[in-house]
Amino acid sequence: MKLDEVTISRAILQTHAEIFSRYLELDIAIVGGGPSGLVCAALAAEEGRKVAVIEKKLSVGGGMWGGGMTFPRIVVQEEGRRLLDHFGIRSTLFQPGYYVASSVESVAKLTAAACDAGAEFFNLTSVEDVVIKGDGRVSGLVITSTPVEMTGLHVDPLTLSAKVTIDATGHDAVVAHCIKKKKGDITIHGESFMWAERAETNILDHTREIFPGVIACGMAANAVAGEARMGAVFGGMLLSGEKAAQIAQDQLNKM
Ligand code: 48F
Repeated sequence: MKLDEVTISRAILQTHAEIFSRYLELDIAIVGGGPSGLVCAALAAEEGRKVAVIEKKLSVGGGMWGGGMTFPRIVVQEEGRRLLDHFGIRSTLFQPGYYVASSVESVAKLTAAACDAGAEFFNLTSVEDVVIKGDGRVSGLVITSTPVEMTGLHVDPLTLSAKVTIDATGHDAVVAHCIKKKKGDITIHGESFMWAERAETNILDHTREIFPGVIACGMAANAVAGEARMGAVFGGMLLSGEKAAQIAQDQLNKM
């Protein structure tokens, strides 16, 4: 078959422009494609919601790829194991309650599950601000191209709308900080010292609506709440993503 370079370019441009345009109006915008955001995306899309993951880096997966200190293995405790099973992530029992999985397989399978369920991905896209109008609720996101952000070029951003926004940006809690920076009534306590059991136990309480229209999940939830960090144990991330999807679903059902 003959290949035409311009047709290749046109195929990419036209297809992505159509998808991008369609996904400018979302049920759920998930900011950050780490483990909690990926779980949230997969489960919300499985429920038939129009979901997009906005990820500033080239690849999704966040802090999961590197496992613990570059050893590509993660630990998931008993409570999170059913989510490993749900996504077909293989694990071995290290000792009672401690399951070990490949960090690469975990990212790959969570991402595949989100894709298969119909979630859309916008990588190399950074959230730099939120939309708040008269009702005081976050109703959209201001997005820019990550290379533009990195180079500091003066280029205006674009905007998308979302009925619910998930802050899944990890330790940085970017959406929460965007709101705080612009006079939003929100307190960010900042993450505390390592204490795995405490952090993993409390993360589900901290996974909640932190501002009208915004749910924090994963490490962002602990950072906002002033909770401890937990290192390379990921059950809490998976469960937090699941809870965020449930809260978003409840909110959407009431709209
Ligand atoms: O940090 P990250 O993996 O978040 P998480 O889902 O999981 C935390 C764990 O990886 C680990 C841990 C577990 O023990 O503590 O750290 O809470 O993923 C956050 C993602 O958000 C992206 C970032 O590139 C990463 O992939 N992100 C950060 N800022 C922005 C963003 C932004 N402004 N716009 C879009 N994406």
